[in-house]
Amino acid sequence: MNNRSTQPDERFISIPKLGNDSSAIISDFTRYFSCTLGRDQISSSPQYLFQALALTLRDRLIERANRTRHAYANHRVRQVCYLSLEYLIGRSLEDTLLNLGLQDTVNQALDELGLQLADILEQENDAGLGNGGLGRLAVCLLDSCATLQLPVIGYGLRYEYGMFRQNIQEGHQVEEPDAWLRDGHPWELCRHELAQRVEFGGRSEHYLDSAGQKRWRWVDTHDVLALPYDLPVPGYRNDTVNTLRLWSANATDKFDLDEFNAGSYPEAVAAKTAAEAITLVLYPNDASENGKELRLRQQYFLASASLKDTLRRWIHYNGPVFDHFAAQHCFQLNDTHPSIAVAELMRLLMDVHGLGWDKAWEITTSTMAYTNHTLLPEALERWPVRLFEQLLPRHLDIIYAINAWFLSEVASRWPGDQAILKRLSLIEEAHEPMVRMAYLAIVGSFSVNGVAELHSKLLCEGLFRDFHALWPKRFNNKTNGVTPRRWLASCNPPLSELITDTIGPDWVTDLERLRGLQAYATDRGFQSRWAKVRAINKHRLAERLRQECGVVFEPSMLFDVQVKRIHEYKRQLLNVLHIIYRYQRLKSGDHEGLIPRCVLIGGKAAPGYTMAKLIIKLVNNVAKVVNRDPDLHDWLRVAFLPNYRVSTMEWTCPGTDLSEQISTAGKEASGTGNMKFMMNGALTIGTLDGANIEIRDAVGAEHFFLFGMDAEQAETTRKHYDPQSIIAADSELKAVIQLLENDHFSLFETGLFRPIIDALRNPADPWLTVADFRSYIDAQLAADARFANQTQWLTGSILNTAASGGFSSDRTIADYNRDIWRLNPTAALVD
Ligand code: 26Q
Repeated sequence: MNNRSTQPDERFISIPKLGNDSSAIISDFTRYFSCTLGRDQISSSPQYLFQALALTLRDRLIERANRTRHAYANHRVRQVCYLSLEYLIGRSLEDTLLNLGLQDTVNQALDELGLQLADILEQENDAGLGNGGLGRLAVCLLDSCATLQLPVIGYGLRYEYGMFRQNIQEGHQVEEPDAWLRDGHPWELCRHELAQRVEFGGRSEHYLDSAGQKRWRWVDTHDVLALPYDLPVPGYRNDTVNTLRLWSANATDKFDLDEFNAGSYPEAVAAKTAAEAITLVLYPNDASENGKELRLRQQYFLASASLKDTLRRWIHYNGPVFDHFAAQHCFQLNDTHPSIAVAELMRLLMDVHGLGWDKAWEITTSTMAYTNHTLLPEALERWPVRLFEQLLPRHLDIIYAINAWFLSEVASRWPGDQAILKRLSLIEEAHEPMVRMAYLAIVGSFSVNGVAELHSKLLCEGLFRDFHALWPKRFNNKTNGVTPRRWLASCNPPLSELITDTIGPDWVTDLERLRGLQAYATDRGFQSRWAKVRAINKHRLAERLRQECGVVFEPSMLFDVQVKRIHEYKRQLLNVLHIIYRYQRLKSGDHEGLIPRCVLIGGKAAPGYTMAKLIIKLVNNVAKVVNRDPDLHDWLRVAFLPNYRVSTMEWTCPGTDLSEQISTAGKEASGTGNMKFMMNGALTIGTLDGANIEIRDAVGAEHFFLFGMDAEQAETTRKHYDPQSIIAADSELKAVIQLLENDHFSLFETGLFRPIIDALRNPADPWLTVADFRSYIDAQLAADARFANQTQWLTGSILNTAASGGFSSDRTIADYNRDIWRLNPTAALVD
């Protein structure tokens, strides 16, 4: 008998572990550099050093990832699939070193080779596969899942072009494509054998199966191949490495051949290009991009490939029996973007695996869970029914059937109420009928959560009021968090060291321990160490800014920072009004109550968002006028930081004194930048919006500069808002607006900022910028007064870090797991 097989046996996974000492690292690193990458002294470049080091570490990650997968499989664990169109990863090298506990070893190894780790770290491109908060949250949550040893797999798309690169030319934003894969991506591993076929188009038809049952099938489809690329997601020093699986679109062989055999080679190639366009580019969060067919293709591609992958794995271990499938799975939908998964799971269970409607619906509604990230009604996703007919005809059938069932539930709860049927229908009956994706997500899920207490409350009272009345227990809150590994331990080494020196090292995985710093908040010795750390970080930030925008920040001045996407609701404009207010007072020689400040603003505007782009131009113009005025040199400096991204936040938040979180109350779902700043010892100036409220509660009102209307007051104000009379009654505000109107910041661009002035003066301004001006100025002056007393400021800074434990994504994940996921922590197999 021939007992040779092409199947590897256990010996493959119990090979000796790779060495983690400096000589093993040196040997792998040099082999990757000279053999795998084929470089030498002459053809070297720092980029290849980075790649060789990444490959060296990737081996160690893959080894642990295999052991983690085996542990999950052996224990037949319940697992969560996190579905997200965005993962804003940033860089991975430094975090990997931290999580594997290899920082010192690798430093030593590189030292022996005469190399500097810092230089190599700078070689890594950001993986910018996300727009902002929602995409970055996904990555922080996965980090915490791995650290808590929870069986969670992330599913996403491997966009060839990530978030565009922002160039500033003459103060204007200019977008450039982000070819982040150009130098290769050493962290990923393509798993060709797990490719999935995803169908599009065609039509749905019914037939009778062998048992005489009426069934549906989807025919004449155009298929695209989904190739999975796995990225390792290491936990913090616990041998767990989870997986982030990103799908890349490829043409199927058949797709090419059909055209090819018809004798039309160019058409065959064009078809290939069309198929591969699906994962070509990340959509910027842009209202002008709403309704684009390619975006719906992306969403379905992700949902279908990920569900098929999950069903494949289930069938591999359990056979095609789905009785226990729901007990073993949960799909967490990161906003409505992947919510077509509700209809796709129904289709796969019924049409492909032969289940009846009731069983399929039971499984779907006990596995899907939906996280909402917005309160802006205009941001709720809707797709034209017409587009569904063309692209996903079978899914439209299923959505109609779900809607019929759902509306009968609504009718029995509110008999005779026609208005509510219309209001709650999954189909918006307008001139162009639309599918309401948020409603599909709510109806198809057992859990619906918001991302901060206020946000979740407002969802129940506003946007989703009727659904809340129907199914109150379905709604819950999960306040966002950020990973303390990246956002404190790795981005702020001097502060981390001081904290560990003071309270021990356990805070890294148990952030509530930072409370232990409270006892030192007024301790003179500790304060002076804290001050030294802050000075180091402010110097680092100043040096970076000098390089990146040519503006010199003076570390003894107050560093006032607002970095986030540019959006009217986030009110960068209010920030600018404050800068102009200061400018004007300082120019008139009035320094009373002011302290020297450096203001930093950074962020990208969606390419089609004209007003946001004009705000960027205004910031740049104001910066120019301020920075070249010698009268202001010692008092005010302003910089716009181009191409804000994950890796720039890593040196920005540790050097920030004052964190600007100034959105119109009721509009920012949570915010997560606010948490990063707080953790790193910044004080916040902010409104009662999103997680700011919880931040203020945690640190105490005294150490938070509150201003502005709350959400309820904003709602009432809108009914009788009269910005003209507010401006008329406030001489300083009037003077600020006049500088804008007189083109003081647009001398050779007359009238450029007219749209901004008009928006501010408009009684219909939804962001109520002028209404909060005076109270914002008062809060800024309170911040000045506090900063003038460095002892008091330091106390506040220490207390902010000390109170930030609740904003660890470990806490967020513990909450998800307790209330929604109910997973058992499972350690990786180590033998
Ligand atoms: C929609 C249609 C077409 C193309 C793109 C989009 C799109 C893409 C991204 C719509 C929205 C987004 C991202 C939203 C987002 O980042 N929301 C933020 O989520 C954070 C995490 O929960 C919160 O902290 C922020 O308050 C919220 O604004």
